[in-house]
Amino acid sequence: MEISPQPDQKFGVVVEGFDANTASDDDIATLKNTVYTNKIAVLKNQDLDPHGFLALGRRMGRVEPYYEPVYHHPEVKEVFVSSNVSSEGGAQIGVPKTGRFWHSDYQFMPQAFDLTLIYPQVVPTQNRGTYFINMVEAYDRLSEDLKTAVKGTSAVQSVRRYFKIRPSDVYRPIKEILEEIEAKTPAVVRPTLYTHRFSGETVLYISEAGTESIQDENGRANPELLRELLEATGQLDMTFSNDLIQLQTFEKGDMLIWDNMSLIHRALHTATPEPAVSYRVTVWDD
Ligand code: 7UC
Ligand code: FE
Repeated sequence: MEISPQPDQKFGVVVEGFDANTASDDDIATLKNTVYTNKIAVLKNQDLDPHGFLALGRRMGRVEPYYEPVYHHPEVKEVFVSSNVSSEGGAQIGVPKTGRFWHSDYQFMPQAFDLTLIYPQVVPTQNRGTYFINMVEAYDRLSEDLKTAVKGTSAVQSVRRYFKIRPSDVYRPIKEILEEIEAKTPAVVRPTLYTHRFSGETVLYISEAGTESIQDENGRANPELLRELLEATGQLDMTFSNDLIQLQTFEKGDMLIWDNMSLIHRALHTATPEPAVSYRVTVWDD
């Protein structure tokens, strides 16, 4: 296994020679360490079926299937499928245009994932990739005024605005769907800043899609502070040229593993009619 910095990128490493079938426990530990240090690892030349992909996920930690079954791979429910392709009979497998907004995976749940593994299956030639922002770096770069303002606040995280209407929701009253979202995934209130449990770094844990509001000790919302933080961390930059934003592209055979507790991400989906399919496994490292 050979690990080197990603060329022409702000952060992340490239891993050559990693074989999931023969990797030792030491290799897995080294890989996880690398991810917590460098935030993202691109494993080259991977060749795994969905079962093998799940098996690798299980070696990294506790795998959790996505809470909405519409995303599940038909044979391996722990594999989340992002796909714009319909099968011959017209049936949709997985969900199209997932994560096209700044977020962290399961940010709206009581416990967000530690690690996300993405294994692209069908890679279009144009406009495909994922934007990332390292929220450790983003916090470091805040003005002293903003650092002071954010101290002691809480962030309200919710999936409410980005929950995807499922095929089975057609003709349901929106009120019923909203009530279902509230019952299944009530908003979670967490400190806006936290100490990463593996790296010890301070993370500013907010995202444009996931964070509904920021509140002070008395529960009073501060929309202006949230807007300023989103602005300062590059999340309102629709040209994606902010210095904090990294566009991660990939080719067939690549597998991305990232530190979901320090990075936020936003998928870039191809606008062409080209097919695109990606598999994902998410884990808690405990
Ligand atoms: O379809 C999607 O974009 C899924 C998104 C709302 N959640 C992904 C996650 O893991 O939090
Ligand atoms: Fe995501």
